[in-house]
Amino acid sequence: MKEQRFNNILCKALEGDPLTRSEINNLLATREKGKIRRIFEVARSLRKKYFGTTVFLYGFVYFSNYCRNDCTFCINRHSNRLAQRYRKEADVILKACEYFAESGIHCIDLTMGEDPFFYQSEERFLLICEITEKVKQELYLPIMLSPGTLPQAFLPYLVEKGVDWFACYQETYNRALFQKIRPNQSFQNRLDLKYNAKELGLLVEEGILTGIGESLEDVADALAAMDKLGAHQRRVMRFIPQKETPLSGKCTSDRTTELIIIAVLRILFPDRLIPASLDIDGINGLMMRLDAGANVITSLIPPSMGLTGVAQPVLDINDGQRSVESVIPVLKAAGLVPASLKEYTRWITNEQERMRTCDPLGKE
Ligand code: SAM
Ligand code: MD0
Ligand code: SF4
Repeated sequence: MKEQRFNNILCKALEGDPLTRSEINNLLATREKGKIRRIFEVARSLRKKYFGTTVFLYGFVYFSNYCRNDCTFCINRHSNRLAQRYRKEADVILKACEYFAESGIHCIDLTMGEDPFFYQSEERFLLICEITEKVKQELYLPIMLSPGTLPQAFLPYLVEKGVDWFACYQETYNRALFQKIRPNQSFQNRLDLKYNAKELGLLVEEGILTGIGESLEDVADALAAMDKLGAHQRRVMRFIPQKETPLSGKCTSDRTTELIIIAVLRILFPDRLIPASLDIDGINGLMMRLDAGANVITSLIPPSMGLTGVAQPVLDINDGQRSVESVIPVLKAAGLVPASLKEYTRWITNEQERMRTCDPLGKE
């Protein structure tokens, strides 16, 4: 790409002028090191403009990894006999949440596979809602629930029980590719859930995978779709191949692509929350994701409680490296600090208020 055109795109980004599709594609296709560095600089300065030096921290509690689905990329797919399954009792979940509350986390992400035990009936699903309610009442921490594609009729329970966030990632907006990686699942139902969740006043997180055979146009389509949805938190994760799964050895994912997408997310959506997940490269991958403009650290996991990650089920967990204590020096080296809980709750309260007062399906 010509130097002048590239400079123009970055200037527009800094000014907050909307980029055209071809400009977005140009940024996504950048592979020259010097240019990538400049994209990251712009992403960081936009993060600074909207969030100052503060970063939000999310604790991750994967409380059941049983699943009825057979996603080709996931270690916990139903047919994977090697997966080490567990379903944690309420007291273990609460203990993990207490650990997070004490360590200064801003939000707890309670995540599950589509566990037939909880999906069997409304009563069973309500067991999860009771836990979220208890966490809210006792720890006053915001809660994200990542339950998979629960029946649409259950969404109001989340609101009733004080859940703040509904996280459910489309992975790709290429329907043919979706069908390959999430076989026997409905693209439309997964998407509708997010629109409906938003309509009910829940904050929504959307996400895509990179390294699963997507094209650059697919990525650009997904960024546009995330914006149309008006997702409050928008993520990309590099696919990590899992042993004995259909995609093991088949897909190649590279770090640079994920980092560029993080930076482009920041450039296109400067005031949205964009995660740096510890679930891809562990603590060693944190600095590069912060450098690319992320402002939320996700997948902090308490050590020695038998809780796992997803893409990296064990990496950096039991030696305590996915902890607030371990991320603080990295934040410091990046010139960043953890936000206060007040700053985080102010952010989410503003967004919730905006949803109440504006057209819930529109962006503004
Ligand atoms: N079961 C629920 C669902 O699928 O929506 C919630 C949890 S699911 C395990 C969370 C996300 O982890 C997936 O949507 C996918 O984006 C990501 N993920 C799963 N396996 C991965 C892998 N091998 N590499 C990278 N990301 C992965
Ligand atoms: C993460 N391991 O934040 C978690 C997970 C689910 N809402 C999040 C993919 O990376
Ligand atoms: Fe199940 Fe979620 Fe894994 Fe798919 S990504 S197999 S729905 S846990």
